[in-house]
Amino acid sequence: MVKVKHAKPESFYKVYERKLTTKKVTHYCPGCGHGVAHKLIAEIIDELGIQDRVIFLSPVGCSVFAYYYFDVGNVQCSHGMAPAVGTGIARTLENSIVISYQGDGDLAGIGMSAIIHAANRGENMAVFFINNAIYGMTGGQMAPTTLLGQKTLTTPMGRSTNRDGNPIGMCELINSLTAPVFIERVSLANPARVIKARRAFKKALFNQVERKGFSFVEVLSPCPVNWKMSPLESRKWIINKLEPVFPVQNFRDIEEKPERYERVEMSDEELLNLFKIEKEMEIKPKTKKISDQHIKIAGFGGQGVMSAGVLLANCAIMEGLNSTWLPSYGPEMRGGTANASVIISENIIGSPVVDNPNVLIAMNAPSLDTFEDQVSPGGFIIVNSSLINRKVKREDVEVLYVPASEIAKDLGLITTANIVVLGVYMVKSRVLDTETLKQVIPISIKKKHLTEVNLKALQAGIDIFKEEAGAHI
Ligand SMILES: Cc1ncc(C[n+]2csc(CCOP(=O)(O)OP(=O)(O)O)c2C)c(N)n1
Ligand code: SF4
Repeated sequence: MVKVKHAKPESFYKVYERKLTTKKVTHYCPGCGHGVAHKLIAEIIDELGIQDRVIFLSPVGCSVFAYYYFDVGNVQCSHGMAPAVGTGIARTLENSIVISYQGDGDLAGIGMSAIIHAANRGENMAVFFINNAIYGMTGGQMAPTTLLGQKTLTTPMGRSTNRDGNPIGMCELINSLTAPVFIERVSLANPARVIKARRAFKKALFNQVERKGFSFVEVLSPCPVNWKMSPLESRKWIINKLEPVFPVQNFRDIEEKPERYERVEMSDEELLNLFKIEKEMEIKPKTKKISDQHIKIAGFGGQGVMSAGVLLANCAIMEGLNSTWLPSYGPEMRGGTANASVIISENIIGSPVVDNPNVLIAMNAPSLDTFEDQVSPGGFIIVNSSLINRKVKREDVEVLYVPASEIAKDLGLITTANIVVLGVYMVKSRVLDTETLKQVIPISIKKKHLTEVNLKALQAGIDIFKEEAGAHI
């Protein structure tokens, strides 16, 4: 006998914290299909025991707040870009189960290219495409899937082929690609159809457990409010109007796991060759224990803030740590502002963005003005006092004033100020060994005749920290 369990799935939060009141209900309108689709997904997550592995991508649209409901990993993506975000997650977190949940405006409108390319690459993700033939969240504008003759806010006389084109069948489009393993269109119009839909949902998610590849479920879903119907009428409208245009059927279900999605591993040697790093640099085993470094190096273009970041990241990798480097340029090549975000960690780094650095290296006054307040309490600021006349206002951070540009000028090359501050940072933080940087500099610097002066700048930074740290902190 089939046991029916009338309970809230474990994969939903017990309480929905979005509003001060109504913590037990979602924000969806009465009769909306999103709630049904959510419940199916949550139940199947429970059944497959994958709650700890799921990363749920919520879109822009009525389901934007899915992260208030699903007690799983959540990322809210910019409009239409969930398949691109999911690509990054599925490729880096190999144990993750990526769910991309998108409306028709999100997936078939603004996000059309992102979904087609993710499908074409056969990314490991289950996509739930909620087709309610209208833009729900914004009050009912025409969607790519709006039916011919359907009245919406932007087609008050009804959609017309000549003016608006025909409704787009996303399953049919995706079915023209080779890579996807599972494509099905389902309907939420009545209980029998919901039970059928559930099977397709489960298959798409089970494919992720098996890492089989891209699975796509289009869900014909009611939006009674924007269709200006009662919930019951909206169900009938799905059967009588939507289903004839968007036939409910399975388009593809490939049983065997496609071989082409096996990950290609690169040896350390191949990686070094790719980045033209010479082999005498030995990458140390990943054993080092450090506190995470979130570093912002900022200055004007031409001060070498980007290359300082690259050098730091390279040193970290050579020492068996993980590191990211994220450049941010002003519109000007030279003279404009520029900053590099570097993260160094013994753990996997989820995002290269540094919002609150615990280390700020400010090479000019605008950089200190911009980033001083963002430094986390207890953090450390190195100020290039040759170009910054003011003192740091914060009292909850450590500060070292280093006349880096003057030191570099005395050495004969003012652009080595970046290396002076790196020397200071490395001795102060003790995260990286200055000997590593001494090895990395000759390899990284393109103009080989400048190697010596850069090594001198490094030594000057090391020495200045030792000599002056006490006096200036
Ligand atoms: C870049 C950008 N463009 C436009 C919007 C406005 N906008 C918000 S939701 C939405 C469409 C949502 O419709 P759909 O994807 O069908 O989801 P539904 O609300 O019906 O579930 C649009 C155009 C936005 N938020 N961001
Ligand atoms: S507007 Fe439509 S899609 Fe959005 S919550 Fe209401 S019924 Fe659902």
